[in-house]
Amino acid sequence: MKAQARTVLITGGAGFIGSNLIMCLLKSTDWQVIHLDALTYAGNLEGWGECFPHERHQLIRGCVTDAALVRQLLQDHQPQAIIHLAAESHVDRSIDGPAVFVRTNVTGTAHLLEQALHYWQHLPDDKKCRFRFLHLSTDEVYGSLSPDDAPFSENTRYAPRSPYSATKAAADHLVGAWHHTYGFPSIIAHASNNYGPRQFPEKLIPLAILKMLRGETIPLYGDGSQIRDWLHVHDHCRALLEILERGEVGARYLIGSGRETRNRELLRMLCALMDEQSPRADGLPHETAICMVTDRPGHDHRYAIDSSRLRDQLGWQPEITLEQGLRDTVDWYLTHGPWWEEILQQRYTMERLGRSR
Ligand code: NAD
Ligand code: TDX
Repeated sequence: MKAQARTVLITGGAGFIGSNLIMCLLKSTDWQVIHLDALTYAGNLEGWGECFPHERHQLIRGCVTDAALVRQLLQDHQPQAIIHLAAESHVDRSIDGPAVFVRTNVTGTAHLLEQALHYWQHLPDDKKCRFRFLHLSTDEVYGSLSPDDAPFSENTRYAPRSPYSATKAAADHLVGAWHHTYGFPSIIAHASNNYGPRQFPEKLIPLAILKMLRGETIPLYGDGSQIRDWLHVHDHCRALLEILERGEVGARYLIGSGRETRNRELLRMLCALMDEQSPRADGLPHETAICMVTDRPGHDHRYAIDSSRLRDQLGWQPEITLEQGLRDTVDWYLTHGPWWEEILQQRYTMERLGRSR
């Protein structure tokens, strides 16, 4: 079903998930995208193909904490929806420097909500009832599961354990409070670990691929027994569009593939794909480069997601298996490896990627 034309304000659209989402929106709908992004190290304006520049995609460089700018954008563009993705998103960085996480994830969300509420309250009734604020949270706000625990569901109590997840939880509580207190039409989406094209190579999968391409060791934290539920970004974007179109106001939706995988198993799968597609010059398997390093402090052991609400209410299903998704992701990074190296050199050195403690 083709979505009706509308204007949507997207924050953080130059990052990994945001750029995939905007490309998906521009290709599958006729919506206008107003895109607010501070263009931090994680924001990237290259390699968008026909999607940037694009006549229906307008980028405004600015920070979500800038209330005057947000007010002006809302007034000028009169969006029918806001999708809030802007965040500091990397757990290791939050351990090394939490302050910016509080600023962007908590204060930024509070400023955005304040402006969005004012804007929404002054809309005419017909537009007011159609307006939506879709907030991207994470599965990490629910803490860490033991091996026998049931997967996280919408009813799981919050128990964030890293500075990153604590700031995301705080943001979620603000969104929930806006809905409860003012009737603000928000929806919260909690996705599991995403992977796919355009992910900044500080996260496990792209980091490991680039390390292999460089002939460097691949850091595996602790004993590698931690478990994640890997979700292809394409399946996440499909879920977000369904939730925006048909999701229940005030609800939260958990989005996961259901495919739980230990980190050491995931790295083995990646190494095997790289052996096929980009074998090492010395003929050794890439797996020999996996190196156990000191664990992440407070490392969450297991995340697992029960997506039944999304599946039952909105009929969503993941389309991409982990095997196929990893293969496509390896292909993408093999094509774009030199491109990333250039970006990394411009703003960041590879030595700072991957903890080697
Ligand atoms: P990312 O780090 O790749 O991108 C973040 C984007 O936000 C960048 O474009 C950056 O420039 C922008 N940004 C950062 N601070 C900003 C500010 N103060 N004002 C405006 N823009 C700012 O993040 P991602 O992986 O694409 O994640 C997007 C959202 O999804 C985040 O809210 C994250 O918490 C959530 N999430 C991510 C995952 C995942 O696996 N990556 C899983 C679940 C939820
Ligand atoms: O070098 C590494 N070695 C390693 O063993 C890195 C970078 C990670 N790891 C481990 C830590 C985790 O158990 O791999 C797992 C995945 O790590 P990340 O890619 O850093 O993701 P994670 O910490 O699980 O968080 C991600 O998923 C939820 C995203 O970064 C968050 O933004 C999202 O909310």
